[in-house]
Amino acid sequence: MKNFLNIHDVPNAEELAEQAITLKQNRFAHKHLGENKTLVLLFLNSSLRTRISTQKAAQNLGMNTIVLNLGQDSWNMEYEDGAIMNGNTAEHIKEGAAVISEYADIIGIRAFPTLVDRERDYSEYVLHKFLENVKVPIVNMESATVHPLQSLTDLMTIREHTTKAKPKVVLTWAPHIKPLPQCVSNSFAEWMNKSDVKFVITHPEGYELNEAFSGNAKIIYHQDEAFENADFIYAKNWSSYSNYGKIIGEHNDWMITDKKMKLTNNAKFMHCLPTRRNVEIADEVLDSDYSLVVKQAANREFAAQAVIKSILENKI
Ligand code: AN0
Ligand code: CP
Repeated sequence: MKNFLNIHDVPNAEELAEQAITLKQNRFAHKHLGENKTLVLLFLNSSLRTRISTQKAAQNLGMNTIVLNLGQDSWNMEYEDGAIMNGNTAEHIKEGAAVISEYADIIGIRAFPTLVDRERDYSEYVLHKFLENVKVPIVNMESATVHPLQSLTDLMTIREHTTKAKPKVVLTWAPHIKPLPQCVSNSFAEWMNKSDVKFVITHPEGYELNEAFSGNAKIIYHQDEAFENADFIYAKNWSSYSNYGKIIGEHNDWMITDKKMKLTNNAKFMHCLPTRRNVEIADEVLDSDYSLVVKQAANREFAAQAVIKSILENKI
């Protein structure tokens, strides 16, 4: 693999998830692969899991890691070609990316959407500016439209916990107090559409995802109906795509509760985290035996490791 920007860089998603599960048996089996190589992680937004698990993954492979909160620890970056830089930005992506490439063998980037300018976000403006200006492979740590490291983890976790060849997996919208990106849900839909599962999406009307990501997934507007016979419930909030970046209406009754989980086929519960307790998900669900959220987060290390290993093996 050259870059890991989205699912289209992955020749076989199920196979990569299997490789991640194998790495979990012995995370240090390839501890010399990344020797004397450096992974630089650039964060334009907050992170707990991605920040730690991606470093851990690289260190398991023998790499050195450097983390930078771009614009906080470093200079504010300018992305526009031809910009007259007499405002708040102090360094242009052209020099910035070129310089980071001198120190890094792989660069990880987190750059959330604006949730204001849909065209800019869905063109993956910032990610592509980096791609144009770096000289080394890039790992997407959540960009404007997708979060593929999370989705690889989710596929891996479903494969580990399924008792069926073709489980029913339901992606459900859940309430939140702030407008959130569509990334996790876009990605999850893309990866599920390529996997051997029965995939259903449920959300209030007006929260339809961009069809480039939701594809042919079955959409049910009634949450209770969607939960019937589900083997996995994957909850996530996202803001509207059509009324871009907005929270539309009151949907507090979409919070995931134990009563709703009882409508399923003893489903396992999944969420990428972080989540707001008793807004998005009830305590009783997060504290239940059927919740996989911490195991899921633990798997982020191995998913990242499978990705970095594949890039290193591509003889960079
Ligand atoms: C982010 C999101 O919804 O994309 C990151 C999730 C991994 N979540 C929040 O901002 C709460
Ligand atoms: N799931 C996830 O990406 O978490 P962080 O935002 O904490 O990295």
